[in-house]
Amino acid sequence: MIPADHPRAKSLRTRETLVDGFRRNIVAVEGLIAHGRGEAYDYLIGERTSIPSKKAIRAAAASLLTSNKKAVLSVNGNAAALCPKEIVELAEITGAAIEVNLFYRTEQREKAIKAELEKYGAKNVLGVGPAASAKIPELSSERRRVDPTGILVAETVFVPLEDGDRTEALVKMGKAVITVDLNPISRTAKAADITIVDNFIRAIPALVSETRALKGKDEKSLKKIIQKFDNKKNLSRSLKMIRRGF
Ligand code: PTJ
Repeated sequence: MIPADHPRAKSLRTRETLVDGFRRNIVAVEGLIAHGRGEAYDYLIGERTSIPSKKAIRAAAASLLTSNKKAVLSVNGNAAALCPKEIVELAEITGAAIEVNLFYRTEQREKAIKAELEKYGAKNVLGVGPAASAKIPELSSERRRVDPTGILVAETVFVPLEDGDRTEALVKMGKAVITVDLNPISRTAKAADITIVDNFIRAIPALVSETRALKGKDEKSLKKIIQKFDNKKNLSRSLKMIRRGF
């Protein structure tokens, strides 16, 4: 039981959510370690959404809205455990598909993640079991298996808490890649087109409200937001904030 007045109550509750997700076969045991790494970076950025992150969120929202329904939200165990409701909301607002894609792939986990997303209203969850029948070239991990109607043909792929190999492979395939990664110097952060350096639990609700705010804007102004965004510059701003002590 976490006391409500504990100074780190929110962070402790997030840990509990992941542990619960692990017990329900959603999160891989390695996902708990990955979260600890994320927490360390979260301290360094002051556990808040910085101005560079807000800029990346705006560009990500514009990018998802201009993908002509050819965007896919790739969901792993940590993402599904932390924010299933917001993932489904983001898919509904943008018309993006949802695909389960795991590094530590087991059919049991895929099904548990699909069921969790369906609980919040997801209708057509791609990439589960034999549906992941296509392969991403140049990848040897289990992440190479994708749905031929989803990630394989997508123009834009949202890959939060991702490993560098697949991000690089998706970029090589010509896809626009959006990620959420607390580590601004990870290979994923550097390879993606739009990197939101923020905790997934803050970034996803912010992305949902930004897409709501931008929805209905004309294509030209949305494209302008994307063109003006420079991921390299934005990452170096995030890094500077960490060096200065935010
Ligand atoms: O569910 P699976 O089988 O696909 O496995 C998922 C994990 C996360 C275990 C797998 O993708 C993995 O091992 O990831 P990595 O290589 O440890 O990378 C995760 C990245 O996400 C690291 O750079 C972390 O700093 C970052 N990260 C961890 N928690 C968060 C985060 N970024 C944003 N928000 C978080 N809550």
